[in-house]
Amino acid sequence: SNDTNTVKKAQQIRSQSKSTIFDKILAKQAPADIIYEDDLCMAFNDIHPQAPVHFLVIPKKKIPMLEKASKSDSKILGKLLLVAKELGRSRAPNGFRLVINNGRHSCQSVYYLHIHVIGGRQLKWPPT
Ligand code: D5M
Repeated sequence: SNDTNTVKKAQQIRSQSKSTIFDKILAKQAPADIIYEDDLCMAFNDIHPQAPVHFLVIPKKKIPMLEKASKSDSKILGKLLLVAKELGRSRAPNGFRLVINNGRHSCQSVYYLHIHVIGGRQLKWPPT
């Protein structure tokens, strides 16, 4: 119905405008151990590392979660992967894993798109 659409739209706008800790890190209004930054993205160490190497790569353009990305985000999505692999390769030369949590069942906790890069030890598979 029209009402349902209006409510959905409002929720969408609210969730997209909700400031997360990563918005604050990007704005340099919250501290972070920043390891890389360019015009399109930033990478910083995770505060709850799951391995000796554990950092996050985020776009400067806000996307709350992967499922909200669209065709117009293709360039930035590609860029995130390239930055993740360059930093991953130099920090975890024996291999590393990329993880993107999307939504409740994945345990996404920060609704600002980020790629986890994890390595520096033997990882297990499956990740459960
Ligand atoms: O993972 C969100 C990740 O973000 C989680 O591994 C902790 C990390 N995190 C949360 N706050 C910070 C700050 N302030 N600095 C660095 N890292 C942080 P998710 O994929 O959403 O479950």
